[in-house]
Amino acid sequence: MNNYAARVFEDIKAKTPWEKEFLQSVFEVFESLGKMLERDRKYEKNCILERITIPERVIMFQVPWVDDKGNVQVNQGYRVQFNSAIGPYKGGLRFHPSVNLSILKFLGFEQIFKNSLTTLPLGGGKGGSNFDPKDKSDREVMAFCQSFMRELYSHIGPDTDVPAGDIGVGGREIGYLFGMYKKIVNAHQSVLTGKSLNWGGSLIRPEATGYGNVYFASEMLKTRGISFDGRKVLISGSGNVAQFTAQKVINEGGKVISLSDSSGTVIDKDGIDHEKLEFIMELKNVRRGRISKFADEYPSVTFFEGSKPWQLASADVALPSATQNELNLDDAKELVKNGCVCISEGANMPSTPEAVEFCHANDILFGPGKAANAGGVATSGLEMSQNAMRMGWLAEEVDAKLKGIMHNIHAVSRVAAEESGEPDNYVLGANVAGFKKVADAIIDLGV
Ligand code: NDP
Ligand code: 2IT
Repeated sequence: MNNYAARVFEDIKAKTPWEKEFLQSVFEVFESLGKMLERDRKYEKNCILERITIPERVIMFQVPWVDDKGNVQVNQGYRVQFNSAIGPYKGGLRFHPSVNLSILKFLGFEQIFKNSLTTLPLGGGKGGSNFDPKDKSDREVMAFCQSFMRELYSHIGPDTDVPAGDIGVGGREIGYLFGMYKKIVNAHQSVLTGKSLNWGGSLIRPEATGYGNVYFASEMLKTRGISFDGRKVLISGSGNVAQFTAQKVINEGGKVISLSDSSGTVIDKDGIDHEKLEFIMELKNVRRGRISKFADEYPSVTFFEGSKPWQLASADVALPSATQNELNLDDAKELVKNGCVCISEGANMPSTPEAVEFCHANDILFGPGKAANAGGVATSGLEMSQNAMRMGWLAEEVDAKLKGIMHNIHAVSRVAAEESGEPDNYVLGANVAGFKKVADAIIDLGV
């Protein structure tokens, strides 16, 4: 790491040593910027690393609500408005018991560079709550979302900050949040993305993150003359990203071997086809059940309680699509031993730094989340464009734009990596390409 980056990193670490996930994401970006910071001293002169690692604003608030038994509950709400140099703050809301400031700062920090890579005018932000939507009734989720938005509404707006979904926040939650915002401001504005189709959503937004990751991974595989056709694929998670990743892999002729949730992993030795995926989507999105129910239904499927997919079966490609740090060094070693040639991140920072290092050292294609899963936020940007025009594009049009954006992210990341002398290092390429646009904008806009 270059001296300037090391000095800023040590300072952040001294001030917030407990923010482990945030420090992990900053360290990775800073490591990539060495040559760039040496070449061009303007970033140091303008204190860009200091300014890009301190959120422009963090909003923390109380979210009180009443459960079905009539008891008062209270959760912590957050919105980290990280950087608005190239556009309004943009990024998801996560509702999960593990949510804290470190996790939201890492997600918001990643989002700055991811959004920059999309080429759309989107700043970086993230928010959420330690609220757990699991096992809550629809009415309880509505009560929570309404209380959350009663506090958040005054800090967001279509040109200020446009939240969306993430873990625990899907179409249902976006509906309740949007409904309350609309009541308060008396305007039907493009203040959230991931909306349903009949009240302002975009076709292909639900599919976009998963499809985008498969498009990105296909571009990486193409550099080695291979495709998904006939390849075995391990996927973790069984939520929004994992479901549509699986759908696209099947469409591309691949064989989906696994899915998972926080209770364990299902391995299907025959492969998950469209009919089985439909069962899983109904199980997860309508019945909101556990993934083990899939094994109860199909004889070719085995459920492994408490396990992640990586060491349970061999595969050519791994697409982690659940949560941060879910694929460690041992997992990476086992994957590679079993023939895996490509890991592409549907989730944000699912691979530990040691796992990433191992991939690079062993010539494994590695697609970092901020590039590989950028299709979701890119399509959110397209949803905002359609709302601004008061028009909607056809699914084929949105999908073609998404594909073009993923193709371009792959190309610019590769070029930046090549210029740094490591053509296959997409981590380096994505960090350099994503950083440059935002850093230059911060300088242009003055202090
Ligand atoms: P969902 O809530 O729809 O699904 C999350 C899935 O991951 C569920 O299967 C969940 O299991 C599992 N999971 C969550 N936390 C954990 C955990 N701590 N340990 C084990 N399993 C866990 O979320 P998404 O599919 O939207 O998000 C998945 C990942 O993709 C996240 O990292 C998110 O940040 C990232 N992402 C999402 C985008 C989007 O557009 N939605 C865009 C870009 C990235 P369970 O139900 O049991 O908790
Ligand atoms: O991590 C992400 O990019 C998301 N959760 C999607 C953000 C968005 O604004 O669509």
